[in-house]
Amino acid sequence: MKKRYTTCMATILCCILYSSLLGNNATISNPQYNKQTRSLTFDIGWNNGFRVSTEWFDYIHLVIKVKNSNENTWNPAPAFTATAISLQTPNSSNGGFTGVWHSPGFTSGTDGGRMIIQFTSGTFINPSFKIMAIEMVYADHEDLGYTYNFGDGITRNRLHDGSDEGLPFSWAPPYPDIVVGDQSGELGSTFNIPLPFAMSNIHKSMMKYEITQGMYVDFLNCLTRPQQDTRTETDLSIGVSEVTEIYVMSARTFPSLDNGIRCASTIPSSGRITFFCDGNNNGIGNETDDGLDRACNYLGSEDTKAILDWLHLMPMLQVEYELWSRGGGQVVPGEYAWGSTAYHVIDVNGWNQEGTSSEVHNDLGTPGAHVSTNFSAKRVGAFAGATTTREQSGASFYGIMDLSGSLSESIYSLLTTNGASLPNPQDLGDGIIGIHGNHNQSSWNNTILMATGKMLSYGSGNPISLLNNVIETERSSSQGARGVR
Ligand SMILES: [Ca+2]
Ligand SMILES: [Ca+2]
Ligand SMILES: [Ca+2]
Repeated sequence: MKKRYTTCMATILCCILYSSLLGNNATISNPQYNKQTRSLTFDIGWNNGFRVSTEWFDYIHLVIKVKNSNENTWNPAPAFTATAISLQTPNSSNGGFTGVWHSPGFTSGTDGGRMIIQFTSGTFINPSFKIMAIEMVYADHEDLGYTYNFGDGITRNRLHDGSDEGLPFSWAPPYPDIVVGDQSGELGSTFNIPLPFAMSNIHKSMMKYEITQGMYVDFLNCLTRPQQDTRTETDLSIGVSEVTEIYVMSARTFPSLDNGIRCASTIPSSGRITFFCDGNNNGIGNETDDGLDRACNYLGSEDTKAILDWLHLMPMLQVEYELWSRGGGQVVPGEYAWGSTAYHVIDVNGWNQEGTSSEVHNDLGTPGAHVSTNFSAKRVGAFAGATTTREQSGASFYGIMDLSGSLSESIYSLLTTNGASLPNPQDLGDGIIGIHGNHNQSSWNNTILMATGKMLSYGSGNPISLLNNVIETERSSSQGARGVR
């Protein structure tokens, strides 16, 4: 009976969660800093908010960086108290970031308000601020009380119940720690998985969308020159002042596979470079059709770790990928993140309003429509329309967009560990990366990142239960990033 109830509930939620006119439009505007009161105020808003309950809603992960006029580096903002008009926040933050939530009466649609950040520590000298808003989904998997299944019974390398390879491993309240073994109720897998794994290790927040090109530009523009050189493919080391491969993520002279992140052809020979998006390749940066809301491809796994460290997030684990995809839904053998095996290869020429925040495809509304991973990088959440269902919009059970399709997801795979420890789920990024541009979280190097969630244009894809073994260490045109915390 319980299962019927949860499935029914998910169906009812479809119209609330999975429809949206635009997929990605958190905005920050009218920022003001008052030197006397040391307070930073600004408007914040987003269009596709939803709040199902206190256990399940979307929110804004707000990251604040500061640079004093006598410094060359952008650093996490010092400790502050946060208040908001028409929204909710935690009262205090140790610095760097805070969450912004809907008010309790909110259900869905556009939301926003004015934020007041009151700094309580640190010293400022003519400070500059960068404020970044990242849309996240919060789900308290334990309190929601669903039964979570791992493995779909048919996909190769899947997880399964210890007693039977054809049976999903079922994790039900009170969610005992997962133990690997060959008995019923234990987690069975062909591979040596370093578990037990506790519910407390599953993160409760995940980015609703993949990292966009606009976000990656913001990141690059806050780095020092050596860090910028590390996090791009083109040689931008100190001493370089003439650049031919201006599209810096692919080291090309043109926006390869729609990655429009570039610099000018003449840059300072030392010091910080200012990057911009020029997806339409006309030499003018950050126009409305320059692709700032497109998923950021050409991210290698070290780029992913670095930006997620800097954003106070971390990469997800394999089990989190499957859990956030299927959620409390029934197991569908061979399913993708939208809960079915529906698969639709779109016409590459069917895009409209290309590069804009309204980039949309003629096949919008077709079940299983998606951006094939080997095509290019398009707007995140591009298949969520005003009336689309979960299956049409490419949303996961919890409303995470493009977990299948668009760019591949970088995850900590269980396969590669072979007994090595997984990263510590509490070892979240602290907003600071190393002087050479690499992440510096102590537990993150134990295992490498792998790509999952691929959907190929020739009609095959990675079901969510596939334990992938595709290691991508180089920057690849199909690889993107998404964080959890
Ligand atoms: Ca342009
Ligand atoms: Ca994806
Ligand atoms: Ca760090």
